[in-house]
This record gives sequence, C-alpha cells and structure tokens, in this order.
Amino acid sequence: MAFNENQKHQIPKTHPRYLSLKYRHKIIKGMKNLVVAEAGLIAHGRGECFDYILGEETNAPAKKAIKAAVASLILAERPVISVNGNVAALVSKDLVILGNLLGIPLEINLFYQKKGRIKAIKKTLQSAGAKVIYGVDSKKMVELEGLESNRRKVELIANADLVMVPLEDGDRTEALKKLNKNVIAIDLNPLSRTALWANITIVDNITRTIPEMIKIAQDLIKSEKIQLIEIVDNFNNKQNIQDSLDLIIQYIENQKELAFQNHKR
Ligand code: PTJ
Repeated sequence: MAFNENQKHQIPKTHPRYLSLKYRHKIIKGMKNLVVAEAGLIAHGRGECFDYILGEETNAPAKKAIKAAVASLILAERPVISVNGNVAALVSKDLVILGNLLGIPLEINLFYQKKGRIKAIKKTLQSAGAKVIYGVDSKKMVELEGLESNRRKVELIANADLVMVPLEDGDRTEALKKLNKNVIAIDLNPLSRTALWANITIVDNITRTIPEMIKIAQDLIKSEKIQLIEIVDNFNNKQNIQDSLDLIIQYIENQKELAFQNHKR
C-alpha cells in the first residue's frame, strides 16, 4: 500500500510500524496542502512519543473516559466538536460520522492562522461528508473572553455548554472552563494543561478514540437519561488521569524487563 506516489514501494503493509507511518504521512500530506500547520508535525511527534509509552492501545482508563465523554455529549444541550488541522488530517471521516450520529456540529478552530488554511480544512471535511461546517465565516465569529491566541475567534463555541477539544495547545481549555463550559479533551499527554483542566480527559490517540466513540455512541444513544447521568457522575477525571500515568509507569517497568528479550540478536 502506498501513501503517496513517491513512496509507492517504500512502506509495505507488512512493515511493523505500518499504522504509525500511515498517520505520519497523512500529517505530512496535510501540511503540504495547508490543512496542518508546520508545528502540527511537531505536535504529532510528541503524541507519537506518548502513544509509544502507553503501549499504542486504547487502555482501560481511556475506555472509561470515552464512555463518560459520549454520555456527556448526548446529555449536553449545545455541544460542539472543535476541529484543528491535525484532527482534520487524521480523522475527518470518523469525526463526520460521530457528529452526524449524535447531531453535534463541527467547528473549525485554529491556533495558527495562515491564509488558505480554513478553506483547506473545510474542503477536507466536506470531502469526508460534512454538510455544515462552522468557524469558516469571519463575519459570524465572536471573541472568547480571557484568551489572546487565534483560538479566541469562535462561532457556535461561544454559546456551547460542552466543547470537545481534540489535540490542543494549552490555554483554551482553561478559558472555556472559566466561561462555565464543560470540556472534553483528547490528548495523549496526560500532563498537558489541556488534559489537567478538562472535565473529561481521554488519554489516547485520536485515530483510535473517534472510532471507539462511534461504537460506544451507537450503544449509548439507546440509553435512558438517568443511565447517562450515572455514567458521567461516576467518572472521576483526576483518578482516571492518575490511572493513565500508572499505566505508563507500568509499561516502562515491563519494557525494562522485556525489551531485550523481544529483540534478542
Ligand atoms: O491546526 P492548529 O493551527 O489549530 O494547530 C494544531 C496544533 C496541534 C499544532 C496546536 O494545537 C499545538 O501546537 O498543539 P500542542 O501544544 O503541540 O498540543 C497538542 C497535544 O496533542 C500534545 O499534548 C500531543 O501530545 C497531543 N497529540 C498529538 N498527536 C495526538 C495527540 N493526542 C491524541 N492523538 C494524537 N494523534
């Protein structure tokens, strides 16, 4: 399987790091067509590093957070899913499916402003099947209080009661929380400011998280409101982040023993 014409014969599906390379190439392609910011490559690399020490799988704490996140998205009155360049490059199709399934609008919100980026991301989302996309018309945008970065410019997010912010830099979650909004973060770094400030933090790779959210959503949309409330009320974000950190520690401990056994020369 080729990722692009130039690399046709270089990365076979049997490559042990095929999936990781596939997503790297999506990010590179995204950067070339303006979807991904240059810094998005660095952000992706940081994510890869955390994913590595999490065992590159959706672990039990992540699954718990995903369930709580889906329940709260169904319960919310005005939820919005925020989309940046990396998110659009990696999971557009699944994000559109999730948004349609739960009736949640997608809003483009970027940290790095550059001519042509919003248009490129809009096109990517439209190719993935999105019919309505917010955050594209500057005349409809307002500014969020307490935030100086480009992320302050929002449309539906201004009035949202719950915002899902996948893969985000530091200060917006804090600003959203100060405006009494609930926040769901998807972030492989359990110690990022976004992860620590969010109400629900999913410490997992977004490429696995969104498909898992779709699966859980198909099940939870049939639930009674009271059951959904119970799921959200029983979720403890601080404990869950600490459980993720424990898994990282445990993974590294295990690898200390196993790594050389698995790579005997
Ligand atoms: O498209 P823009 O202009 O809005 O910019 C997007 C980026 C991602 C460049 C911007 O928000 C940024 O600089 O973010 P940071 O500060 O690098 O934070 C991104 C976080 O996402 C880091 O904590 C990474 O570990 C994490 N991350 C990276 N890739 C993934 C991820 N988390 C989940 N899944 C991933 N695939």
